[in-house]
Amino acid sequence: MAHTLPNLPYPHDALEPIIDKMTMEIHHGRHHKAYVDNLNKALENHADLQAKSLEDLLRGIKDLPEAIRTAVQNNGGGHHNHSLFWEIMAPPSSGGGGEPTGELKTAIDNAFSSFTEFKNKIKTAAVGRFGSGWAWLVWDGKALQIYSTANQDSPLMQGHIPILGIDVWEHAYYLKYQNRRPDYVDAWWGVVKWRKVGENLTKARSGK
Ligand code: MN3
Repeated sequence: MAHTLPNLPYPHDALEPIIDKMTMEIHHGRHHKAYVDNLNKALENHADLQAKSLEDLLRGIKDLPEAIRTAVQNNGGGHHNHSLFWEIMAPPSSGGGGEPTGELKTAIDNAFSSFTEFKNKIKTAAVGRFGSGWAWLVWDGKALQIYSTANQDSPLMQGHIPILGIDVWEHAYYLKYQNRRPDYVDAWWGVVKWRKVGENLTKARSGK
């Protein structure tokens, strides 16, 4: 079954002024769409792999045929990363911004001592990633971790489950923030949908 571009869960201008409408249109409609199209192209002659879930493809990246491994890493990773990214954002009117609550708040406080420290660590990872990539909060099977990955590499490729991720490719922020990646990271917290992030953690911990 072919992989498909998911609809954005909100209009393109919903995250204004933090993420502008044109960035969202290009990011979702062109960049994410290209990852999906190129993933399908890479799997064209591999019926066995077409039957696998995106998560299974990424978890098993090392076992894929060498001829398509890099294409699946880049485009399958890109597809999975962006699908998560849209889902963990929302306008303030739909739960974006604020602070984590409940199980997620407890887990963050336990792992990173406070929400402020957590945000500092994500920012350090995001700003410290040279070139293109992502900063992540992941569940490693036992605990929460923060790190960055290059390009479109997914934490699934090292057996971790992504809980929250921020895209720090220039295409994610350049129209509005130009070279000011730290400002983009600071502003981004205003659209993070903590309820969804919390659901991701609950699911990851339950091993489903
Ligand atoms: Mn992107």
